[in-house]
Amino acid sequence: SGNLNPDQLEFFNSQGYLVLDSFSSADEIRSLRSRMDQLLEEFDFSSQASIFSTTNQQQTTDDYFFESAEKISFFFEEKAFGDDGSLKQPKQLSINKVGHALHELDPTFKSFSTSEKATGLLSSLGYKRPIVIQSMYIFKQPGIGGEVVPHQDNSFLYTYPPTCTGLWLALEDATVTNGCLWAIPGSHKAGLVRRFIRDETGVHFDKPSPSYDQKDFVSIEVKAGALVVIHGDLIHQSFENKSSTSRHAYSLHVVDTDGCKWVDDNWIRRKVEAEPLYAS
Ligand code: AKG
Repeated sequence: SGNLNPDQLEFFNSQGYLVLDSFSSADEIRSLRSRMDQLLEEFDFSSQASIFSTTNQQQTTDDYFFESAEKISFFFEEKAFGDDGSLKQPKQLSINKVGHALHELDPTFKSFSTSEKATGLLSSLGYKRPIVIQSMYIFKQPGIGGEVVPHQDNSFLYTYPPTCTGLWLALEDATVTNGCLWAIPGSHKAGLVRRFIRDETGVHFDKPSPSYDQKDFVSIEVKAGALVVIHGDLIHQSFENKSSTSRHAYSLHVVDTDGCKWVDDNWIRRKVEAEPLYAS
């Protein structure tokens, strides 16, 4: 069952990712982007907020981050601030991402996240009782959009056995110039390398990152509206955006809740259990 054809499933199973062009219409993209414009407009930038960095993840993870699992929270780019601590550019161009419960709390993002085209995809991938465990609106701002270092999503959102899949929707064209995704094709077959663990002292990885050869990565350049499906064990990354155009994306991470267990030492510890997208 589900909406992927055998060729698409074969590509996903062998490569660890899949691009679905024109997954979202221009209208849908416009509504997601304008809703985010509105959320930024309403956000009180004098209130608490954190920086998000994958190169300094341990130092920048705090209560604001932990609590964002069930909220709509705003994270700054590491390079948004000058030496005097003030923003170097307009606040709207200083945010790295908004997360991690847009899919639950905001009707526009919820509507996309629970759409039949999304659930049909998960059904194709064999999900029995999937939940969206986190959502992120990622800006990859012009000039300062931070890099996302090579990682596997199962490291951060671990079930036993692992079941995470990323659904990454391009809200703008993503190119090698503005910081598109890169991945090592087939790397998901080697399994999970390490975990990101939360304990009393904060968060840490249980092992250092292997070093990866940049020659092994392929760029995943896509048009706005394309969806990139990412296997939870696929090694992927994105570089800094040094160009003058942004690269917005809306990213969902899904795990199963049937036939596996959400482990207690994940960074996300929900107070309220997530609603399944469907149960079969
Ligand atoms: C993810 O959503 O898992 C990513 O790695 C996103 C990286 C990016 O958008 O640059």
